[in-house]
Amino acid sequence: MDDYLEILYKVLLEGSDDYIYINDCSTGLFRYSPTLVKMFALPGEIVKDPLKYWKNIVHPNDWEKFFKANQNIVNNRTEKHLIEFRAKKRDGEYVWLRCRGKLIRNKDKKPLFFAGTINLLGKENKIDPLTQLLNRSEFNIALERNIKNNLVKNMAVIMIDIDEFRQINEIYGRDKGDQILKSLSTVTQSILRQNATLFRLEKDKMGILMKNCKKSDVEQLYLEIQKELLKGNIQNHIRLDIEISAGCSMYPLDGVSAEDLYQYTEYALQSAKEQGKNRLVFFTEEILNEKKGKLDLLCQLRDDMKEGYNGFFLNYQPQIQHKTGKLIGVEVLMRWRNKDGNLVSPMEFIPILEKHGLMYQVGIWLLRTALRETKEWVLKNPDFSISINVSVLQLLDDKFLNDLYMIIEEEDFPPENLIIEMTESYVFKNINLLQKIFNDIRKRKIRVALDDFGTGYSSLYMLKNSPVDIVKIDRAFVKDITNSEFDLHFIRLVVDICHTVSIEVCLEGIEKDEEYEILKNIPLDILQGYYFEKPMSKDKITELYFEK
Ligand code: G
Ligand code: G
Ligand code: MN
Repeated sequence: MDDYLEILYKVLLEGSDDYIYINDCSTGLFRYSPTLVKMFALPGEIVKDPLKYWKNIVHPNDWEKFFKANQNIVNNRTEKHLIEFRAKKRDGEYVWLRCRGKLIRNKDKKPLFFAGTINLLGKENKIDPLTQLLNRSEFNIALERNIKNNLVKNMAVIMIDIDEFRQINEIYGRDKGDQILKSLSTVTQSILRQNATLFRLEKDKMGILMKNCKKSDVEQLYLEIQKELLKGNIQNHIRLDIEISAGCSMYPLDGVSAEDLYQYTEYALQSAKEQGKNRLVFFTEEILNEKKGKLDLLCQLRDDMKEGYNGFFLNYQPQIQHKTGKLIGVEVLMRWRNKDGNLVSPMEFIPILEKHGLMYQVGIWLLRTALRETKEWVLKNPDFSISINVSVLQLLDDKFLNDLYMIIEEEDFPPENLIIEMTESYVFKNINLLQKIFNDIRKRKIRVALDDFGTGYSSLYMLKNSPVDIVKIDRAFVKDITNSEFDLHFIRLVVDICHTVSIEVCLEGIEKDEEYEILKNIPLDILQGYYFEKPMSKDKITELYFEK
């Protein structure tokens, strides 16, 4: 090497944390930084035919791509070079390296050197410590880089996510969860071909960028991962099938910006989860439109909340005492009109409020409004009860009990006339915690009802200690009552069991004469359904029941 180059080289070595390498194209000799030589136990700073040493250093899964890239340098087949790979240090530990380089030519365009830098990615927090995969910020960088790269004609942006991973953690412990993540990454890594890179994005979500491929390649990849999972390769002695959902968007077909592609792939993944998990879903216009609709709904809900809850209002559905046929209370049902004046079903807007942390606030508004609107009824009729639905997210909020008691006090509402309804589907998982909360509520003379009973996971055994005052059997059991012996027996059984521990039973969703005919001989306590009354406005209830 010429003297001035030697000086330049020394300056570069001192001035940078990166390792430097130079390949002299005329001799084929490689020169490496002394620190790099030390770290990876290379035979010396100047190495002839270095690939045979690197073969023992580079991670087996990264070898093919490393080898090909280096062949291209040696054969002067490439002007520029950028690869990421894992390499084993002298102490046996693997680290991630990024190697960049460029071909330098003389005036006559003849190759002189191929020179560049190698840097340790781990130093800059680019590696996920658990799986040793590149992390999310590296995913984004690679995504942008591929978009700018003319050699990348198209690319699949893929995300995979383990189904029910939380449950796996809960049942088998976090260590097992970690182990499964590691295995999933190893299995996937071994399936990926040279045109694809695997990343860990967050939690149990992994990302894959697959260059120059077709949708069918993505399908094939997904099936192969699934097949490996089924083989029990990563089951790790878990008696549970590990299933994955995946979403994919295609560059440039679906989008050309990194941001859009990331989003679209997430939407596709969400759609896979919503469609029942354990599947691969490709991004489509419809998915985007549905998502836009939900986001628009969210904005409208937010605006409305800021502007005084004008679109929100309450309906009341009468509840009938079976013994006497008299009105004994109402269930409060939340309603919302969008800015065009159209009613939106609570099944649609409540999950959006819950997902974005707005349900608590709306629940507080609802509680106060309901108590204000119904107070005159309970004062006129002290046996009258107001049932309010509370979502589990409200109930589990630390502030809830204080707020509930405070509002009751501020509104001067008699607590004996209030019932809190909690849907059964959440109760099973948190029974111990919820039992505590229920007991606290009941000490204040407020009653608790278990809503939608029969649709969740609770066992009848759970009722043994009467954790609630009322069980509301889900309306699904009435639907088939005219031809299902099972449903009829189920209702009878629940009534029998509840009555032995002094729990009252309400049956919802009675719509038709023939249903009522079948049910009227069962000693249910409370009946509710369109057969008696549909949900209606406050004024209508007052007019029908309180103005005589
Ligand atoms: O009206 P309907 O289709 O109206 O209600 C559907 C579901 O929405 C009900 O089963 C109920 O669980 C839920 N819902 C209605 N009002 C409220 C409310 O005030 N709070 C909560 N948490 N859920 C409600
Ligand atoms: O799950 P929850 O009990 O909170 O919800 C009650 C829901 O059931 C309300 O949306 C109410 O409008 C609806 N509902 C009440 N009675 C009937 C009925 O007879 N048939 C049907 N299909 N729905 C009913
Ligand atoms: Mn209810």
